[in-house]
Amino acid sequence: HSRPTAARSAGCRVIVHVDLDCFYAQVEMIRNPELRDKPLGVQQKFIVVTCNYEARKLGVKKLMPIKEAKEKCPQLILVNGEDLTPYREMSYKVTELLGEFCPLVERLGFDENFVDITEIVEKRLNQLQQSGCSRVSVSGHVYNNQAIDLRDTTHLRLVIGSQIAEELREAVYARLGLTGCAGVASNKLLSKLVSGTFKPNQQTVLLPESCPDLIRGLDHIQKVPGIGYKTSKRLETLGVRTVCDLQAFPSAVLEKELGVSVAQRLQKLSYGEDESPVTPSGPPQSFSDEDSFKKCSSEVEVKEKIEELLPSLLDRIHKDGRQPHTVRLTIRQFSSTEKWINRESRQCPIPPRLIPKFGKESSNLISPLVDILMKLFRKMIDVAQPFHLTLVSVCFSNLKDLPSSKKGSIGFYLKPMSSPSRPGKRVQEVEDVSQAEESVSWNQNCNRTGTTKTRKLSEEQKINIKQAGVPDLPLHSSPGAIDQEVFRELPEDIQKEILSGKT
Ligand code: TTP
Ligand code: MG
Repeated sequence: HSRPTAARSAGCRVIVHVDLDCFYAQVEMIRNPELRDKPLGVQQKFIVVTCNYEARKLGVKKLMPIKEAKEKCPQLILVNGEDLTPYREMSYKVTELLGEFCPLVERLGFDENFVDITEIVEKRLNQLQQSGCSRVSVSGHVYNNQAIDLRDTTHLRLVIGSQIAEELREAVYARLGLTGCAGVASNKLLSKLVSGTFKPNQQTVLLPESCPDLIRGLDHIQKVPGIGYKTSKRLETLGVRTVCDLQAFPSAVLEKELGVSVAQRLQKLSYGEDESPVTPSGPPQSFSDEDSFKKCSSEVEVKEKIEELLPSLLDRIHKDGRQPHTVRLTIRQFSSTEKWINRESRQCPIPPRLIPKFGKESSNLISPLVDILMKLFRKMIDVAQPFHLTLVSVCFSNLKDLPSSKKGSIGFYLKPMSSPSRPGKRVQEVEDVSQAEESVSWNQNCNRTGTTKTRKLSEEQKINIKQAGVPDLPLHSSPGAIDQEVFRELPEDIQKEILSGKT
């Protein structure tokens, strides 16, 4: 149907990036208002994963070890944040609310969303031009304090965009009690980069003339959203460390090294160009949970870890209402050199006889699922040899609706918060939203301050990570695919069942 209008084509888009302030801490302050105005840290294992701005004023930082945080700020109050349920639920409420303004909302992790507001801007621009009124003023900051020229329609569009961004933030605050920052720019990359310029609870618009300053201000290439760990290491071997290096690097050589499409994408990013559309996220495409630890080195322990992960995962699937058809196991082996990229995974179809049990008889699923997951495990690890794992993750994907089900919609994630906080033992999980795999390249290596979320940690701290080690470019394969190697290893009856169920 409707073809993209001129305004929607990449050049004239207006994109808002919304990033909530100290997200987990804000959720905790809503759950317990007594915590407001007090320095608050959210604890996972021995790390403060985030803290409110009271605590930040007193020197506490995100990802600080508990010990150090307590030294810096003895009055720091800590709440356990290992059960992600309240954060996940609030996170979907925010996405849903933004979706009421505009259908093009893309989640990035739990506390960030891109909103493509081009169409709303166009409408307001038309109204403005028809009414002949030129009294428009910017909301929030202008990057670099650049002067606005309202005769320039690009400026005018972005100024209108800043007003809409303000309205989005106001709505999130009025309806959910959450504050956040926003960046307004002509593409996703720039909106994300500019949104954290003034924090907390502020917003910034980027006019095109200031783009070179913003992008060059990043210095190291790994701070560019979309350039992940692997890619940046690869680029470093070519002598490319800064954004300027990347801009100046001969395209032909880069194309030969990385392939034409990756090379071109990277070089465009280095100039702040990003044509990737805002892709509505919708309901999650997978459910996963993981646990990380210092050492797990026996089959019995691996089995225990998996058994611990399954019940809450099955509960989430039950609440969603759809049935998964693929299960995946991911492990991370300890390595002193390749600390962040040594994740490995295997997946296989879920035997058809088990599928109807999701939801209804979840407890009967644990033992057969553990068997399957242990087989996947043995595909990756030779258990006759010593091994040392630091992470185990289970993911259910390839979700299909029950014929009569109305669930699996994003609205389903917006029920009033229900689940009580359990004293969790888990630390992190990989984001579950659709396009999760694609989002990884954005999410893993960049936040507004441009620091790597977890890679700067000391050896001990590294246990607590967020999506680290997932490859950036290129994106990995589809979750529904059958791993032939694993398939051959499955017991014959399960193989037959899978084959019969596949037609
Ligand atoms: P961030 O947006 O990086 O941090 P934040 O929202 O807490 O603070 P800011 O005001 O600076 O935006 O991450 C969002 C949430 O993700 C954060 O509240 C806690 C969680 N988180 C992790 O679980 N692991 C991590 O490594 C980081 C950085 C955050
Ligand atoms: Mg945030």
